[in-house]
Amino acid sequence: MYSPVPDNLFAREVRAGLTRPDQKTLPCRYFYDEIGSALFEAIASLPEYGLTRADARVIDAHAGEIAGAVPAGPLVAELGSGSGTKTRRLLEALGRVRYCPIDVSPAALAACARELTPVADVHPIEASYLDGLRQAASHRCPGQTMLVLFLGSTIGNFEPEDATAFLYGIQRELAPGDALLLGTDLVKPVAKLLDAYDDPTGVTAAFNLNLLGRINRELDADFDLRRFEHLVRYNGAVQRIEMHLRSLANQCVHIPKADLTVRIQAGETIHTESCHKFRLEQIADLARAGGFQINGQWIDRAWGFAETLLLV
Ligand code: AVJ
Repeated sequence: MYSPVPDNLFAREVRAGLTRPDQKTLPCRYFYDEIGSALFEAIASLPEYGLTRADARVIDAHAGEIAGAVPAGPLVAELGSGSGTKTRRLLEALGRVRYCPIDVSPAALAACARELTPVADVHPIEASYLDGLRQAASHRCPGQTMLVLFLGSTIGNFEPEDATAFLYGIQRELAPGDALLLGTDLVKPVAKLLDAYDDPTGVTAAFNLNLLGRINRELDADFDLRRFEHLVRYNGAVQRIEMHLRSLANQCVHIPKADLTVRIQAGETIHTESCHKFRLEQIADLARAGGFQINGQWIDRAWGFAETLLLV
């Protein structure tokens, strides 16, 4: 039977984003297929992109202190499993705990399980963040507390009001005594940010363009990746890096599995990601609005990154 609404979520979201009358958009969640995850790993090793190393440095330097600030023997759940390297030292400091990485990508979960099985009792959960958190919470033993990890400044991808709603959503799944360790990239000189997101090697450009490649592969589309370019700007009014894909020509793209033909003008952009940068007082406001109290904060001054421990 003909249905104007594609049944698959990716197809529906692509369709919704590319049919917006003003600014075309695509959700940054879809960067991370197998190629995109590999490209992100490469970004994390770039000299210009200090974010991931700063995150790891703070955790490394303060793992014992962080572990000491949460009740003993917690069930640990991580939103977005990443590759697991950052989490390793923290898990070691916590002693052998149950660890539930939560991710929509089976490839990311597998890599993380491989990395962390030696130091924790790993239970991967393939789900969206809040669904996964609900599942993880159902595994806790009576009286056991929970420590949720949300690292890498992924919170920065949310619009500010969505970030607050998301933290509140986490808080609703938790109980008094539970904790959330939140990683946030701090505001820093614009030139440093532009270098990090528009690196001279072109890895971030490839990461951005791969989103169109993924749409080609999974939705049978015919995007010509050579007719788009990576565009990065810093929007100071809202303290965020914006990544776009700018069309180099007037073109028409067919996306059969999204039931869509879309016209894109030369110079027109598709907004693919926002990465908000935080001031310390904004982290405090966010924590409070999400229903948490701040119980500790560790900062990497070299790059400008904060790890904040929030308590319910
Ligand atoms: C994984 C969301 C933290 O915002 O810096 C890196 C993603 N995008 N380079 C970020 C990203 C372009 C990254 N996060």
